[in-house]
Amino acid sequence: MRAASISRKTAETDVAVSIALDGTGKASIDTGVGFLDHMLELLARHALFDLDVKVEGDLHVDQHHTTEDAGIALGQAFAKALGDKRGIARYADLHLPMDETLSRVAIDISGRPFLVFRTQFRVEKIGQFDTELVREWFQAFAMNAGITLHVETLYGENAHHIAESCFKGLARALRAAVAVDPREEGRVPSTKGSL
Ligand SMILES: [Mn+2]
Repeated sequence: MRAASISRKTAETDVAVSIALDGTGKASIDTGVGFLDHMLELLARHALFDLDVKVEGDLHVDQHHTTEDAGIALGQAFAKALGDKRGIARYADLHLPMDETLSRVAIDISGRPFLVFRTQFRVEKIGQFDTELVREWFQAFAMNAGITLHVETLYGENAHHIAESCFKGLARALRAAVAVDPREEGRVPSTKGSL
């Protein structure tokens, strides 16, 4: 079972994450930020990860530290659960539509963290959530998961749909990229022999 837990405590946040990559999409999420909870629940569901995320963050400041640190801890837990990456598909990409919005997500579970994030929002808020924090979460996740992640929203109007298309696109790409390909016969999918 590819699973891991991470606890991460700073002066700003106290985060606990447990992840099982070969799960069923069962999520228990409580970050104190409703929109972020919604995004992480659908990430778990569409990646088929079992995911527990608890954050006690400094929400009296704003939602920045809570969102960023949730991304850091989830990225660390993902990398730990994946281990030496034996047998995985490694690459995945897809287009994820949500009503009028279309986002493209491409990933390489490379061990070389990189984010390209070409998604813009026309509004500053989705409910109480600052739309600029979507990028912050993706940056934190990609750097700590050790993945090369490209996200581009090709078109879209509604900010909720745009954010959701990015998270669902990531979820579906992760699901495909961590899938074990039996033809790999447990090898690390790199000519270098490690990722
Ligand atoms: Mn929604």
